[in-house]
Amino acid sequence: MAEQDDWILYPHTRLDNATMEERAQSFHRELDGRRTVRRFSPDPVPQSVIEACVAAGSTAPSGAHRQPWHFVAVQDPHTKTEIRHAAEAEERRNYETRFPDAWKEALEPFGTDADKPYLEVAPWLIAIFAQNSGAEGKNYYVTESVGLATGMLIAALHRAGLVCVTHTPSPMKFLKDILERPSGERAYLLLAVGHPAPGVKVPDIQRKALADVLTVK
Ligand code: IYR
Repeated sequence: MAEQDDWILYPHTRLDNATMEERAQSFHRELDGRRTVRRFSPDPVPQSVIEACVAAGSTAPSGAHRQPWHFVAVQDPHTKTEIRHAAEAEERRNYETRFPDAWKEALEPFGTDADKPYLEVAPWLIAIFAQNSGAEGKNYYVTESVGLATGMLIAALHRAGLVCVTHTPSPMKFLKDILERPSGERAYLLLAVGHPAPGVKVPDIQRKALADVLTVK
């Protein structure tokens, strides 16, 4: 590891242990309040909020800092309708013939089916594209990088007081066609974003205990 002449100082403020603890706990509490929501209010959300959340997602680390992602934020009702119809056509095939029974059973607690009204009702859809190659040639760790950016975007949306549902209508090629994305990109994930429908309910899921997800050696 060689620091180079033109590098800049990292502006770091070291926190004492108590402050670290408090900030770590409070961030966990905040993220723990996030839930996937599938029923939205049609109330508008300012474009500037969506832009700030995408900018937050785009701060994610990425392979060789290629930032191999592109976000398309869709509010145009006709485009949302087009996306809904194409997604529902794929999902109908998924639920009717492509998903094995075990998969459908696993989904039962979440009440999902091929109907996706949220793709029209939510004020914003954010389609996330992964760039396998770009201006500088082949990108690296593309799936990992785009996953990190997506996770940070979801955290930013939650922080902004919004809700979202991660939707992966498979196959997702229609998104690239509808949104006219260039070759070298593939649709990675679709987020519906907005305010929840009044009184919306979510399944009573529990998160895994820390001991089940963390080993300390
Ligand atoms: N994409 C489908 C099915 C689906 C699959 C999983 I795994 C989920 O966690 C949720 C849904 C749909 O959106 O209905």
